[in-house]
Amino acid sequence: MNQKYSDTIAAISTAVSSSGIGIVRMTGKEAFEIADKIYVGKKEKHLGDQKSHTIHYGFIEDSGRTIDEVLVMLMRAPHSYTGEDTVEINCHGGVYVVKKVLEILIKYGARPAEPGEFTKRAFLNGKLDLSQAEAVGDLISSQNEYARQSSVNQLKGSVKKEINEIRKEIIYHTAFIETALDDPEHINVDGYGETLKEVVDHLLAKIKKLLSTCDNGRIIKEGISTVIVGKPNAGKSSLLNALLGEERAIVTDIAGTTRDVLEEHINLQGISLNIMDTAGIRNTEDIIERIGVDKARDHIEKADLILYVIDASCALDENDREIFEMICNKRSIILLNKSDLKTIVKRKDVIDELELAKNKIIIYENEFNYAIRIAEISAKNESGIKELEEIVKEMFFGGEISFNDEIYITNVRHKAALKSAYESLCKVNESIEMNMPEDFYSIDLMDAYESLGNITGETIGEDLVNEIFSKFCMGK
Ligand SMILES: Nc1nc2c(ncn2[C@@H]2O[C@H](COP(=O)(O)OP(=O)(O)OP(=O)(O)O)[C@@H](O)[C@H]2O)c(=O)[nH]1
Ligand SMILES: [Mg+2]
Repeated sequence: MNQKYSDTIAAISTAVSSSGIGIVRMTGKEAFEIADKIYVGKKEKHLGDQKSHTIHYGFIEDSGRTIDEVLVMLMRAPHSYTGEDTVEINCHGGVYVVKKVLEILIKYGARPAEPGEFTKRAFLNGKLDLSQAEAVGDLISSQNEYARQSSVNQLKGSVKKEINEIRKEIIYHTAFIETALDDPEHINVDGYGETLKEVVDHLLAKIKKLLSTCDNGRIIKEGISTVIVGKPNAGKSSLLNALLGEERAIVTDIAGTTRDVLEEHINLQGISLNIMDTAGIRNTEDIIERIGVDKARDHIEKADLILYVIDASCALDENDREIFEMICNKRSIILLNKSDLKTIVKRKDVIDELELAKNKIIIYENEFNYAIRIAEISAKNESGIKELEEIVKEMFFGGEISFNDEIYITNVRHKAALKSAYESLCKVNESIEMNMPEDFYSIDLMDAYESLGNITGETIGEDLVNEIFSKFCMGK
């Protein structure tokens, strides 16, 4: 038995809205006892006497009044989600009914659960590590196929396993150094620095690989922040509508139709795009339009992806040149729109403009990692849209995300912990290179060990644990 808590908690675990079934869940030492006070089976049946993982038909009654016809599922500690005795009552899914059943459980001794308290108990009872517990929250809030898949992998322990392996190596070498320092007569650490450096290099490479997935990890979880930009009348709003498959934005042939930023969420072949339609960029005296143009510029700065729409039936001008300068160091797709008309802007013109723009702005090292892609579309006829979707997928995930052998770090907390561990291990290498005494190595090794322990939850404070679980939904 692994029951650390004295109280028994209960909550509605399904959405509180009218539905076929609603589940009220209760976990803790007195779960069976409380359930027996309100459950009436067909025969004289005590839930407390029943086997684990069994389901029982009956009624919930209070003071001789029948409240609902139910199925009650029993799971005994430690073989339950929380690791404690757990009862799940499947009621009819009316809002009033499930609330009433919860109310009765509380009347007979349960305490209302806090958000995420079931998962918090699972974590504190050792059923899940913190990365797995966080994956439960991510899985519930996942909005696309990739987010779902990466959360499931994390829930199954992909992150936990990798982090534990790294920590195991660190602790092995720290322990060796400490033992050697305690017993210098028998254990010789001469030349140990070289061996340790090899190990640290290997661990640094592993952490670097994990860190390199963070960008895509964030995108998987939150969606690609995408901004549609271009001159007035280029067809930006028409493109948004084509991608959404509905007439969301106003489209007219009046230049300057879109004033404010319009944000929509689309699911594109399993990837989420948070897509913004912006005001056409041009020099304008109109105050409202001017504010819209400034907002568009701000969004370009922050975006993961720019869709730059060009009306290919009109010649490029100064306004386009300005946009080329804004986007030439960003992950962008340049769309030659209105391909159904006679077009005069060709791919070659775009490439020349890009070269010009790149030469004009100050180039920082590594800034031009992103290849800019060009595609012909007709937003009006919706041609070229499928190809555009393929390009987006290719640009971000090389066409396909392989989940079999790659772990994606989708959690900013994990990213910070990995960064801090990386820095500590770099310090170990510095100490080795400077021939510092061995106890210097173990201080930084232990720092790295602790940082990584934040991910699995082994070295994390109670306040942070509470904060993490408070973000969960009720009943989970
Ligand atoms: N022939 C043709 N017309 C298009 C195409 N895309 C958009 N248009 C037309 O171009 C005009 C402007 O389209 P919008 O989508 O409103 O352009 P916009 O870039 O959002 O314009 P602003 O909001 O003013 O910046 C409308 O009359 C559209 O019907 C296209 O692919 N082919
Ligand atoms: Mg518009």
